[in-house]
Amino acid sequence: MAAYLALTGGVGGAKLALGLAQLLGPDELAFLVNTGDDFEHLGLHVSPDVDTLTYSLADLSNPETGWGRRGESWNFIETLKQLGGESWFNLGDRDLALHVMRTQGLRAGRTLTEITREISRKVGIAHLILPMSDDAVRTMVQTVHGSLSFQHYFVRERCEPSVTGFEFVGAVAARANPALATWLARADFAGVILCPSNPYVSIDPMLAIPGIAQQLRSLRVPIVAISPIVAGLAIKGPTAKMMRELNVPQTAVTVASHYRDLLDGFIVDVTDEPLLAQIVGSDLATIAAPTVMITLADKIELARITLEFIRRLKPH
Ligand code: FO1
Repeated sequence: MAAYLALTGGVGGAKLALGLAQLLGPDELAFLVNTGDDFEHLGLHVSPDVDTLTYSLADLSNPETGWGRRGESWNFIETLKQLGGESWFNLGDRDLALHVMRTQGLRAGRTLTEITREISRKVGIAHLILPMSDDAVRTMVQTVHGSLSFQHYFVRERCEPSVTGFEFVGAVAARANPALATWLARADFAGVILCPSNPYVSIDPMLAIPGIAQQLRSLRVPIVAISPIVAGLAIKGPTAKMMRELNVPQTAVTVASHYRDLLDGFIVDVTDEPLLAQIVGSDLATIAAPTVMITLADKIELARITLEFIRRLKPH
């Protein structure tokens, strides 16, 4: 057997995660998930990237948004709005139940990892979902209007303020999820996949935790990433807009150089094949593949290509 770890953040990452989970069993694949987007809201602990992955793997996700649940009702948030409560962040009725469970668990002294395991099992997921840390790490988006917590930037301000940088508050002191070391220490551990998530706000918060960065860098197996930028655009979310505001080219080349020395392999979309020549780094293997995932078959196909690619790479 060969085992892999996939790092994932929001909706784009969860698509490939689902494809990988169709090809690899729970003994062969675990997920490390960004929790920099987490926040306390209405007295509840919200963990959007963990939930996006959970709902995707359980086939419960809302296909229109990519986050939240399919067939959701909104009585709670509509009533809250009517009463003049804080209603900018849409928590559906069914989603609310999960949030109450999680928050109760945390208040009772259990870890986010334990609660995530319990909830994921209840919805039929056998794969291990590891929040990046059980300690609080909070992504702050620095903008021309000041520093905003991630969900305030992303949902309340609709990603409108121009971005100048990012801060991952608590990352330096945070411990990596303890189960990560166990997974990586497996004798059959064979590779790491950085899903096509936003590099700045989905993957970087994980790499900002020293324990995670060190463990990944000391691995003797290949690490590959899939570009979330296709033909200068982000499939979903603000990655391309952030690049423009940070004054870097909105291309897959920028993503490759962002991850620089971490990677052994990089996958761009077929439309970006001409860019491959610009991706420098003698040790970096590159391929072009169809990375736009709309159907389940697209997700499985990109997962298959990614695994085939990683299996023939030499570790760094
Ligand atoms: N995204 C939105 O654009 N608007 C929302 O009202 C919203 C609510 C929400 C509730 C629960 C949840 O798990 C995710 C939710 N998201 C919403 C998505 C979330 O902001 C993003 O998926 C991530 O944080 C970015 O990766």
